[in-house]
Amino acid sequence: MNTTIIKTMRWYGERDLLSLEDLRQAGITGIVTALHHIPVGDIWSPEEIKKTKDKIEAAGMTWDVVESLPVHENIKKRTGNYEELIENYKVSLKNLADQGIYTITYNFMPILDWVRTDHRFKNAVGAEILKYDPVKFKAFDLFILKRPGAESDYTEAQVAEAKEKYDSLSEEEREVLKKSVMLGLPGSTVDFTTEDLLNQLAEYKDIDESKLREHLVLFLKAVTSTADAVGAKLAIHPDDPPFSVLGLPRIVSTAEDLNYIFSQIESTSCGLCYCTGSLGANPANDLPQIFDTHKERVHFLHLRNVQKFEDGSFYESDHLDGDVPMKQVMRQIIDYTTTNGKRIPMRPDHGYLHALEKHKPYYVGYSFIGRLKGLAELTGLELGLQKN
Ligand code: CS2
Ligand code: MN
Repeated sequence: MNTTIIKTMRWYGERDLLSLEDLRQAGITGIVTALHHIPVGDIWSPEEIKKTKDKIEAAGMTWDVVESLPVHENIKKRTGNYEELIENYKVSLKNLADQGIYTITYNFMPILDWVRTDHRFKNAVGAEILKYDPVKFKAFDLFILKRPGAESDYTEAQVAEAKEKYDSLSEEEREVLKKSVMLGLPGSTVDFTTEDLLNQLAEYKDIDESKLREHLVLFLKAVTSTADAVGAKLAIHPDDPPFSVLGLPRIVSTAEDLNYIFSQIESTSCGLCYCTGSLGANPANDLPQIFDTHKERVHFLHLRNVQKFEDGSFYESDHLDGDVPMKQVMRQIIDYTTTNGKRIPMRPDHGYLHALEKHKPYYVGYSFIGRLKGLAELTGLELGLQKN
């Protein structure tokens, strides 16, 4: 198939319910994975990288993207051994590049990765999808987590609304809400406890947005020279959802955030994972414009859709159906890649959980049928929009 978008899927390694052979049959050529067994901050050694790379190649594919090479909390906070951790990061980048793995995704969200209040929300046709409901989230923050000082982040009316929501939930629903919000990092099997989370939150009390932004830029300045030297392409994943949660600073949420970050680092090896679902959850983000402004830095594509509602909630809709103007975005990607002779890896990001799969313990968002449907639709859209 003659396409400029390289089709990939995420694989969680040996602990994934799906094997590499299963993924191969989806018709993809590339795998997106990480060395999930290595503790965050440790060096990814050549041997460990090679083991995973060999497995992927033996299954007839290539390891196209690392997602994620996670950034240790100490780097985000600039505490403890952060200098050593930055050096480790550089070594891992070099070790990966030595084996031909250049595209590296990471994020700079404090403590949590993506957050949803509902992992099994039933859409109009009964498939289960991920949803974020701000009122439920506040109910979690105020009455389940009981974050000290949380009230001062909300108006009186918001607190009252959250209380009403909390009161309306059964014990079981409260437990589900708690579990949903505190899901561990993607690929991890350990969830947070409220105690861990409160302790970690306390460590951010003196870090506001401008501090965290400064820490990100310092980190990027330190690692971009290595990326340039070894040919690595860094792709920062936007915050998901793209706004502050639990009073934490979030600095990779809006077009302005991206403009600022990239204005600080000249080299385009410091780039973006263009995640339409994450950026698309903020109504102010103009996705086509963001692509247009930063296209030279887009090293990885996460194409998925969201449907937003007036009360600030959103859910993950079908890949071609929702508020993300997927057709326009796709057209821009095709125009850009074909004119510039580029190929960019893409994965359909999440997918819904079809009833046939609902008893399978996939990582939340990483069903097979839902992602396959997204992949098929996006591939068709791409072929249909190609000029000749
Ligand atoms: C991913 C993110 O599963 C997902 O939603 O898009 O978790 C992503 O892998 C990380 O934020 C990248 O570091
Ligand atoms: Mn994403």
